[in-house]
Amino acid sequence: MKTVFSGIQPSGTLTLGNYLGAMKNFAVMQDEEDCLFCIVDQHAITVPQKKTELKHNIRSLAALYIAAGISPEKATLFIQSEVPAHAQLGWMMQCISYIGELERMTQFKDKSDGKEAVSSALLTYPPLMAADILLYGTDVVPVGEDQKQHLELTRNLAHRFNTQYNDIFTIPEVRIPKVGARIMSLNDPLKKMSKSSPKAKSYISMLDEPETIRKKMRSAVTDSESIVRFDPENKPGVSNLLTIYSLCSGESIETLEKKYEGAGYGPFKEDTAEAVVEVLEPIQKKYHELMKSEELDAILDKGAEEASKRAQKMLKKAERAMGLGRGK
Ligand code: AQP
Repeated sequence: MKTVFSGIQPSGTLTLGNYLGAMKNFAVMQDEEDCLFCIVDQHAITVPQKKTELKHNIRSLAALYIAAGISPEKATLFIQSEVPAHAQLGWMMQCISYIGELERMTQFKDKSDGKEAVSSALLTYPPLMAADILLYGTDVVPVGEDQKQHLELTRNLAHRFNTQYNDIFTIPEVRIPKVGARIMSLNDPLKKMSKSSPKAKSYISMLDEPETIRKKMRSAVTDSESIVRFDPENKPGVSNLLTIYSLCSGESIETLEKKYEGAGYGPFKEDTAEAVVEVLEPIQKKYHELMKSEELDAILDKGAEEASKRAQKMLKKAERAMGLGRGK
């Protein structure tokens, strides 16, 4: 059985991109692997967050994980800030990271681009992410395409630590889905769909009402050709919708291309919206029930306790390896 770790930031309501690129695959993995799923709230504060919104988003994300099929009986679900070993090992990882390699991270460049004041934590986000993963002897990290570079850095840091101090960390493997690894923005299909985008029309939130989903789909950017064909380079908007439709309906892209031959974009967009609604509606129903119940706190308490026990062991090993404290 492999150990699987994945985290999602409570930096807004999850998008269809987060769901199709990451969360959807978690429920499948928990049946066969030892899975830890984390609400990485300390990553979320690398950009400004409003206190009450963040609190709500943390709870909401926990409910979404469960509504999307994560079972607390099979997997460990917890909040990063409730397991202090993450920040502790994160600091140690920062100490072996080079500023140059952190500055090369595309996410850092994107999120700091054009900003006057950028927190130092935006730069040191990847060493904390490395700590999240390495604390649990993780073998596999299932993520979307955008996290590939951070994962490569995690592997480098683990190797560096093992070579310089002691061979304690497992070098994790990244697992990126073949389809859906990069769901694009609806109004700018050259950019990835992001939950913290200021333009609500650019993403479908996992909690959008059916009518909102239909409206957003109708206004999704396509092209003037009116041909439903998968060609990400020349037809990024249509190809993105085809990926979404295929993943939500289970029908292959080829089948969908045939289905809409000569039909134009109107019916294609309408049916894509319906496929999305069909996937999200049952999740939303379960989500609203969970948000009202007390079950969530009990699940998160248990998760934090389990994760802390495991993380503490690795933290001690790392501290000993580096010579920190009195080595108790
Ligand atoms: N557009 C996407 N398509 C496929 N997968 C995606 N992921 C994110 N966007 C897409 C995957 O979702 C998981 C959780 O992501 P995250 O919350 O840790 O942060 P992120 O990657 O930075 O996602 P967002 O939505 O863009 O958040 P913000 O806007 O706050 O930065 C990861 O596995 C990610 O790959």
